[in-house]
Amino acid sequence: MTAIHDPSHPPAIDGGATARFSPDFVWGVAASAAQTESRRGRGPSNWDAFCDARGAVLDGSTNALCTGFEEHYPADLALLAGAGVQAFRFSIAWPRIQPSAADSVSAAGLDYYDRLVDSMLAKGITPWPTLFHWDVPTWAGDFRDRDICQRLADYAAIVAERLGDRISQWIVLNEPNSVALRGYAAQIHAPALNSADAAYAAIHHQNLAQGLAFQALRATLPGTHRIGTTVNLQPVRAEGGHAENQAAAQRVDMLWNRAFVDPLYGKGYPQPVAELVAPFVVDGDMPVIAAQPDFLGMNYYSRIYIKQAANHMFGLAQGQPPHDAPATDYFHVEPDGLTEMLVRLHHDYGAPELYVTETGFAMPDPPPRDGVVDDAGRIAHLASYLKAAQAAHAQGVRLKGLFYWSATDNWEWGQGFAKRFGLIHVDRTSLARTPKRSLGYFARCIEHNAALDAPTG
Ligand code: IFM
Repeated sequence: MTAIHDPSHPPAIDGGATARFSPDFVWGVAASAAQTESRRGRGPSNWDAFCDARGAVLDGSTNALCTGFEEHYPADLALLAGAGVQAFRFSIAWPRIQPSAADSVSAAGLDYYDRLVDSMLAKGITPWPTLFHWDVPTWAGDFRDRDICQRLADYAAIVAERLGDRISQWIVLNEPNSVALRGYAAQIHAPALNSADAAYAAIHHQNLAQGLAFQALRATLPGTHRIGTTVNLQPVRAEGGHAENQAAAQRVDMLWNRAFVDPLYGKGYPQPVAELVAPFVVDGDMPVIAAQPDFLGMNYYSRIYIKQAANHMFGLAQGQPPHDAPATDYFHVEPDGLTEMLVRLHHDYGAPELYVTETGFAMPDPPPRDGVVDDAGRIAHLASYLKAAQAAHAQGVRLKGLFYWSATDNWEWGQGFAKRFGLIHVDRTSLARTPKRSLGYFARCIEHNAALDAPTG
């Protein structure tokens, strides 16, 4: 890591003693199988179908190779370990474990994750698997169908049986809200549907699948293992603060945030979501869904801005963020929204253990020069988000860790390869890895267990 440490910028710890995170704070990075692994050796998936449809992915790319992670992970892990990264949130590809049918369990698929986990452990990196980060094997159908719930839980048990001797923290789902609303209503994610009813089915069936998976994992793993799940949580604001948009903002807060977190903590669905999902709810579902996780993972990038729009689905449309909000290639930058959401979770759900399981920045990075990518803009944004996380911690939020998204540049779903989030650059032709300066900054924060100032100049 010496190449990306910059001795002209000694670390300055902002804010005295309170600027440090708790001593058991976990510093990690995150990634997913569907965005980094190739298609080789696995069965067909919903996302293969999505990106094989002409025009679905903005840059015309597909997920055929992604970052070639199965072959290149030793290089990635070496760079991460060199930076002192303590944990790697990766995902297991369901289509690699059960490629063609419920009984088609792939020994090669399980062996691959076995090797990956052992390699992490050998480098002192704790594996944090996510069991479902959006890739569904074609045979398993989709979340309009209740049958998928038990299928997902059975798959979770297969993975836990194989890896449970070396992994003691598990994440069940990644962002069921993104899946339901972007995939089943807005058509911009797999399975590219445009139906409010399909989205309501996907909300309830993902919640139920998650509850059944918690049961399966708790039955399979020792009681000391910790099982959580991850939602992409965003404070919602009315565009321009206008009164006529307030009701729309409240509705989105219920559909996007509370429809997933409330029932998980036994509060049931908020109204009016309860009425919308009612056709899919069967007696006995809600206690299963109320899994009371050992920790909650929150992915955070920015707030949502909403305006009412009578002719649109749900009667609302995406609004504009404030004009002065700085932007990345993909999202606007709102660190205070991170503090806001962490504090809200703390108050609304009984002070749970929280992890920021993703936060990160897609930036127009310059090409590598002299073995490093100079990404000063990403460092500045990351410093502001780390300080925002620190501010929540200082207010008593039980924030236990933070995972940067993403370890490497990768395939960003419908956006293709155009969005580069990584702390490590990936050359699109050779797949060679080059560290960015942000990895060095992250390394210094880890070393000091603190949100350090971004270097100036
Ligand atoms: O790349 C995605 C990830 O798969 C889920 N959370 C948001 C990231 C950035 O868009």
